[in-house]
Amino acid sequence: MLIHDEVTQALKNHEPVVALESTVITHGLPAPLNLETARRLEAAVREEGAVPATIGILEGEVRVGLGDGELEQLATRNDVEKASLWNLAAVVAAGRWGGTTVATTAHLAARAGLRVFATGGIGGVHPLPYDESGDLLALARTPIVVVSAGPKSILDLAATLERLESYGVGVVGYKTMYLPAFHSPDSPYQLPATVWSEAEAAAHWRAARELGLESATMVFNPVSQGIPFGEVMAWVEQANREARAAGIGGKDLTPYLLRRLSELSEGRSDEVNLRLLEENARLAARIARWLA
Ligand code: PSU
Ligand code: MN
Repeated sequence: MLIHDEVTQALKNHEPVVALESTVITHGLPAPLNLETARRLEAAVREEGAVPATIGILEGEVRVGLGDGELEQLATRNDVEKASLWNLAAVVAAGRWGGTTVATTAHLAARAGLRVFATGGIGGVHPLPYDESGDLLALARTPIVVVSAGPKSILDLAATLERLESYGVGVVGYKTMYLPAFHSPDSPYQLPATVWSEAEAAAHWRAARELGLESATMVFNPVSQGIPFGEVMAWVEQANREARAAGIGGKDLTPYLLRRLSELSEGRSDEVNLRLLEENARLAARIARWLA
């Protein structure tokens, strides 16, 4: 694992650092939006006074903090694998390139000593049988603050929330009592706890450490100007029906559904996706400052 000099320095000086994932760049967003977004997220973290550390795998080497040329390579090469925990070692051992999922990014970030991680939406339980993201179990055993806009709206939200409870993942809403649903700022599902400030989110993380909990602190941050829940759900149902009919599953399912949603919403879902990614990066940076 190679940690960028700037990140190493920041950690040594107890300055705030925010981890960012790279599957959203390699498999989540279409080009050239993916590279623009990756750059914008790093800039947003800096504007809030923290150091960004985008995590990815370059030729079998885990990198924590990437230079601009490296970001560009990840965004444009066509041989980059989606690296979740089940194939992380395989990608590294074979010297290949990888975009890291929430599960993998959380694991690597925690291992590098980072305490805060921003993403768009986490993986969860799909409405199709037997497809559940590795993100959930990883979050159950990785102590890190994860700021997200909720489970991706292509998922079964109720089942995903239940699973977070079963696995004992720490869950709080940021200024909301209901689970945000990625493209939508709300859903009918009630959360166990709410924090009303960055300081309260930081206090949750500290309490979790003192209690000896090993799970993540999930901070669910509702997107501003999102799409109404009912509208998104209609698209999601259609996309899921189409995926089933086309026999798409496994690691290809999430990228397929996100792309279909973008088409069905005529780009509106992409616009919201970008906004929530940036809002999460900013909130994560502010929480990191409280922890630093
Ligand atoms: N949210 C997005 N775009 C994405 C993802 C999430 O808006 O590309 C990625 C994240 O990296 C997440 C992964 O960890 O999808 C989940 O994939 P799966 O369901 O196959 O575990
Ligand atoms: Mn899956």
